[in-house]
Amino acid sequence: MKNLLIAILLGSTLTLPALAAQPAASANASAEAAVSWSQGEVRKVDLAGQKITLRHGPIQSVGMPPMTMVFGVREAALLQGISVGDKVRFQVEQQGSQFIVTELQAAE
Ligand SMILES: [Cu+2]
Repeated sequence: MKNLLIAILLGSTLTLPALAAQPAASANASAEAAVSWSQGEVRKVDLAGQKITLRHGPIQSVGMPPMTMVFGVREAALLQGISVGDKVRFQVEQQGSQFIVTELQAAE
């Protein structure tokens, strides 16, 4: 009887974290770049066109491998203080065939 209780307790402590981790992981995968940051290096800043060229690492939220490409930027203010050569971290949202940077910060 005592052993059974211990087994149930052990079972619940082992399964609870696993259950708790799963919804969070699948939510990340399906959300539009909600919480996943990607790393990049600035190649070009186009303030007037509200665009930025980044050499970026993998972008999990949209399933993109590392490459250099142009992104639209959600708002021009995100480009303030960003210069060519800066290391940045950023979030991306896919809008149709476009990839839009929704958050952009200098990285260290
Ligand atoms: Cu890309």
